[in-house]
Amino acid sequence: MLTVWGRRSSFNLQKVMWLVGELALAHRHIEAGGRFGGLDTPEFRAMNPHGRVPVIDDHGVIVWESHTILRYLAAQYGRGWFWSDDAGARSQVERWMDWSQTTLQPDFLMGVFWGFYRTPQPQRNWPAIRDKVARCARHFQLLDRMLADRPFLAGNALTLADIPAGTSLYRYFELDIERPSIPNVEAWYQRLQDRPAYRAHVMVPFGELSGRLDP
Ligand SMILES: N[C@@H](CCC(=O)N[C@@H](CS)C(=O)NCC(=O)O)C(=O)O
Repeated sequence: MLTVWGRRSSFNLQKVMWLVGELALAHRHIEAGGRFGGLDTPEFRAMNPHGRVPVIDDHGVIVWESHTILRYLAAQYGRGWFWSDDAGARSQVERWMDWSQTTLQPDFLMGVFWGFYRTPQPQRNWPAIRDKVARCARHFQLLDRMLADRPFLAGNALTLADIPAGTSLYRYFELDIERPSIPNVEAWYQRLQDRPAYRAHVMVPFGELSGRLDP
């Protein structure tokens, strides 16, 4: 059976679990990392020498790095929906995955979520936080323009393009921060909330992470 390691509060685990839910894959989930620990054991390091979650074991195939896991599960179990054999079609989707990981996620997850929400108030670096909030506003405005003529990032259906960027929406809209007017992103967020897998795996309350800089 597919086994997935990672604490439910982990942003990168949530991407994977959302896809596991969409594909309705039978699986076993093991909490790991954060207060659950377990990332430094020889057994875990043998699976992921980087010592991070998420990690999956799919019938002996060990995969780590959330986007590599998304691609693996899509190729293995989601052909025709989450995976195309056409490299050009795949590139339309994958560019948004890579954009999310290299552009949106550093500014939002590291800059805003860690810099603001996970940093105790006296330690907050406000000029840096304001800069990251403004950068995120520009990123979400870009998504807003993309979503003006389509319901999902890569077209008419949910694809892997939506998963990394869409995972940030719950936290982005829950945090007490300044946001621009982004009606198309809000409509997209509403469409994602209509999906049981999104509600179950991404809309996970994160209060336990407030003011906590340890993992
Ligand atoms: N680039 C990696 C990042 C993995 C990562 O940093 N995971 C965090 C959780 S989101 C982690 O393992 N932190 C240590 C912990 O939770 O104890 C990925 O996308 O999978």
